[in-house]
Amino acid sequence: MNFETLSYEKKDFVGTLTINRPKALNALNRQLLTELGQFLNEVDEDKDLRCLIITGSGDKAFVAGADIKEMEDLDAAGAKEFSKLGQDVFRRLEVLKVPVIAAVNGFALGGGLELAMACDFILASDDAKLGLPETSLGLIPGFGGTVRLRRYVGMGKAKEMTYTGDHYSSEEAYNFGLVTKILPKADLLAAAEKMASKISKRGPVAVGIAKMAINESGDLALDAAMEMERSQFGAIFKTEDKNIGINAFINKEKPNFKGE
Ligand code: DAK
Repeated sequence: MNFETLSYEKKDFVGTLTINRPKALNALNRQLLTELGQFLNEVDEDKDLRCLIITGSGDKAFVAGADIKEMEDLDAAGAKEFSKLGQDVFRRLEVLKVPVIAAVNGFALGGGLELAMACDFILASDDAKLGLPETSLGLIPGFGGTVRLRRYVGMGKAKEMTYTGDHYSSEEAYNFGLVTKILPKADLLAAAEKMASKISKRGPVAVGIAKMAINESGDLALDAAMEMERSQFGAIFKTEDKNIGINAFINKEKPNFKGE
């Protein structure tokens, strides 16, 4: 994998993707979004990947938004097309087979917060700032922010955040449920890796199905969601991992899952 705007490392089933445009605070331009889409297609085929971490390069920002300078000359059709590019890539991320942890190491604004919200959950450094400041630029969020923020924080907070365009501290974001953990900045990546490593030792098929079930249950009526869970619960009894997990418990051993 060779990308100009991304760097990637993998160790023991855990991949770490770094968004790499530090001079522009990792702002999302067209090239970066295109490369991110290509990266996700490739990585989703990797059978030895069990958890992915996404973070930003440099010590200031996760991602400071969509690239404002690149948006300057867009007309309405171009803006819609740019919005679709970002929406499609973030949707691809959301449905990636393995869990994705956003390690937010500074500013996560606009498209940066939209990227983090397409991950499974957000760990943030103690100095992080999160928000959707698009209305300050006379814009609205265009990469899924009006859709996903409400699911994270509820209707009222989503509207408050979007209309004011304010930046929120990681502590505030933790208090209203956008961030699941706050870490001292120096410890953020190690904490994300530790959590990813723990996840990678769980049944990979089970984790992937749980991700899909939790994601999809939000769009289904209660009975349909229960039925979907039931059939996935049944399907998992066809896997080798289920035998490995249950036998390990009975024999008082640690399971060594195969992901099958
Ligand atoms: N885009 C492009 N460049 C950016 C950038 C961005 N979002 N954010 C920062 N940079 C660049 C700065 O221009 C500066 O570059 P030089 O001037 O050195 O060439 C460099 O990064 C360092 O930034 P600062 O000098 O400003 O650093 P500070 O520490 O002083 O300030 C800051 C940090 C994060 C508070 C500030 O940079 C800032 O306010 N940045 C913009 C944050 C923001 O408003 N983000 C939301 C962007 S809007 C849509 C699709 C998508 C979207 C909307 C519509 N459609 C297609 C309809 C999404 C929109 C957004 O995400």
